Amino acid sequence: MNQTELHEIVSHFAIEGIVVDIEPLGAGFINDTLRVRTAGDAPDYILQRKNRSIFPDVPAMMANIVAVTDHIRRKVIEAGGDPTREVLTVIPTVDGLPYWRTISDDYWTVCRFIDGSVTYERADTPLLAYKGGEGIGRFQTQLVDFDRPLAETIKGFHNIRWRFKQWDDSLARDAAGRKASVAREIEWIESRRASMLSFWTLVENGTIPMRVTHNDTKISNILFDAAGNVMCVIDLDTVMSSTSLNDFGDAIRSYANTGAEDDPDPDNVSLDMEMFRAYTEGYLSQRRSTLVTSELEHLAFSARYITYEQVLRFLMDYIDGDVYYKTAGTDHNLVRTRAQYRLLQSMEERYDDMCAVVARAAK
Ligand code: GN1
Ligand code: MG
Repeated sequence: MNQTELHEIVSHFAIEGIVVDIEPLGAGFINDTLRVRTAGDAPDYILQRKNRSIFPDVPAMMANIVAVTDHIRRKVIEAGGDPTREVLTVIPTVDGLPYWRTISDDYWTVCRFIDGSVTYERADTPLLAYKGGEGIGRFQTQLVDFDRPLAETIKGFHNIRWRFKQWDDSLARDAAGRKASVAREIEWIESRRASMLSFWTLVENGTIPMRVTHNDTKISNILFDAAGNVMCVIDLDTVMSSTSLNDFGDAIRSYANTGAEDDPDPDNVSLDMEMFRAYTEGYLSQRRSTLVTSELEHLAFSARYITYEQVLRFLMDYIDGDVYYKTAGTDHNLVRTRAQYRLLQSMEERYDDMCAVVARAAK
């Protein structure tokens, strides 16, 4: 897309100021994200092309985001906070819709850019991990009384029973002819299938409650201020009904990884117990009194669950021929698979300690 085309798209939105430049931003795996710079005092904006093959119903997704951000905005105002900085502001089109649909059926959205924010790929200090946990705990707390139905933007997103259905179909198709080369990695998934399903049964039978959650809480989806406090939770595409545990587990996957998500050297990867402890303490400082016993009892396991799911999703995408995640190179999904698997193994080794940390922080 050239600048003229991008300017044309932005012109449909009710923004303030004069656009001077539109440039790529960040490293999301799914959507195309750009920053719209404006002249003078007007705010900058985030322009996104939503990925249609992943989000089949963008209007429903945007309705979720508008409902949830309106709800949080009321909470921020009640608490005397700054609603332009502590919650995403969706900018409608001049016709009042939260997206612009082009003739080629692309969906574009705009929200306000929040100045002075910092993002991270992993926590570099325990204090940052504590603050991150506190921020997600607060986000979940702001939504405890949200009682409108939300659309399921991606079917079965953190539902491992549904993921196994996709997995079995993917193996049967072997679309890219790669299955035979990853027999060892497939076994990593299969050997844990029963234990993951038995955890998920607790969600299906209501032992672990469904709540309104973010579902993509990796650290890069959080804006921090210069003092390291969570300013705002971004990337709300997957806000929907799920378990609180999924947000906890998904955050641990990034905050407490000593290596990178796609570390080419798995020996760099392990669970950093100090970051785990700090995140857990921050999170429970907000949620200690509102989580039920079954949630507290499975908090540590949720990190294994989501990391396992991520191994499965990366490996499945490799087997499918790299159709879901953006990749850099033909084996990127396999590198991600192996690095996340090492993190999972490290969590399994340290699991008793993780449970002890949760038990102490829950008191
Ligand atoms: C994707 O969009 P992004 O980069 O924040 C993915 C997450 C994965 C993550 C892996 C909608 O997140 O579920 O955990 O990559 N989002 C979607 O880093 O699939
Ligand atoms: Mg995302």
